Amino acid sequence: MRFFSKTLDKLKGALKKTAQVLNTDVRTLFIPGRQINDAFLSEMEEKFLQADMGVANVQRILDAVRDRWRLGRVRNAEEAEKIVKDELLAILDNIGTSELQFQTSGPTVILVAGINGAGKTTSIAKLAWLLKNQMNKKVMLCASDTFRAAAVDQLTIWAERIGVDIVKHRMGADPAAVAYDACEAAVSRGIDVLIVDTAGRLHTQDHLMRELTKIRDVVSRKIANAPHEVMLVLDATTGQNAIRQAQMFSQAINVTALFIAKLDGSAKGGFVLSIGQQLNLPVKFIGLGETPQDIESFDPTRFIDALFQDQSTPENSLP
Ligand SMILES: Nc1nc2c(ncn2[C@@H]2O[C@H](COP(=O)(O)OP(=O)(O)OP(=O)(O)O)[C@@H](O)[C@H]2O)c(=O)[nH]1
Ligand SMILES: [Mg+2]
Repeated sequence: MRFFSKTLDKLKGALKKTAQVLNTDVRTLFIPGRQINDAFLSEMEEKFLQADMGVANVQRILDAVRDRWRLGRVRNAEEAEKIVKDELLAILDNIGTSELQFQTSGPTVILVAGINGAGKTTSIAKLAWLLKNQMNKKVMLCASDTFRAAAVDQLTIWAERIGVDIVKHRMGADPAAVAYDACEAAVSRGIDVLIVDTAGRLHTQDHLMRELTKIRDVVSRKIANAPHEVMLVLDATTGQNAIRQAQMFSQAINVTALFIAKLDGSAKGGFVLSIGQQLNLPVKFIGLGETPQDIESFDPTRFIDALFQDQSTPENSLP
């Protein structure tokens, strides 16, 4: 019972945090008692577009509300909010599970990639923290960013702070060789999850994209069916440029999941909903700050609730 209430408190806290950092003003739309009319619909369209929900999504949601309103089935903002949430959930349901898939035997390998400064290394620290402390997994990090000065040190500091293993070579070493060693170490030490950090690169830099493919190939030769997850880290403030990035990374390494970093301080919470749908890739985690604890497993229902949650609502009234 005590465990249960603690878990519930934690969920409430995380949801509150998501609600606080999603500064979108969509929540001001659904004021109780407000009637649906043309002005309401066009305000809804404008706010959803501003929140980066994507043109096609906004159109679909708008049509769903407008059609029912014209038929006289809905009249007020609260009824509209329910339709909007159902539509958003239906969109996300199509994309696939937002949970990590763990191997039943041997290490699960997560290869992490993205453009420079997207938030890869910080997101890896968050993942390591979550896997170790909340999922009870034995985690190892692999420092395959041997390119940027201090990248190995940055990952080493996180590994020490979180208390997980790390495999590293010196700066300038072949990143695929580091991955090779990390795979061997992960198997021999009975690691549950190996997370491979890679150097930031522009999706237009062919030779660097080929280097990623090489890391991927080495990992797949060392561990059956690895990498089991190829996670692209996207900066939430990137907007629609993220589409092109994701397509190019997918060509090189067959991306399977998204980690949306830097959602705090972004007024673009809808990005999380539109990006997955446009890329047909599940968002698995969101980053909400700079510490390892600032991570949330992406839960579509909770996220959509948070998106529409009035920030002034007291925490104990959250679901
Ligand atoms: N506010 C906020 N800052 C973040 C988040 N994730 C990462 N950052 C910050 O973004 C900056 C870049 O983060 P890194 O994790 O080093 O990014 P990276 O993709 O590994 O960068 P390179 O390896 O140089 O390509 C750092 O200052 C991080 O603290 C987040 O969710 N929220
Ligand atoms: Mg990095």
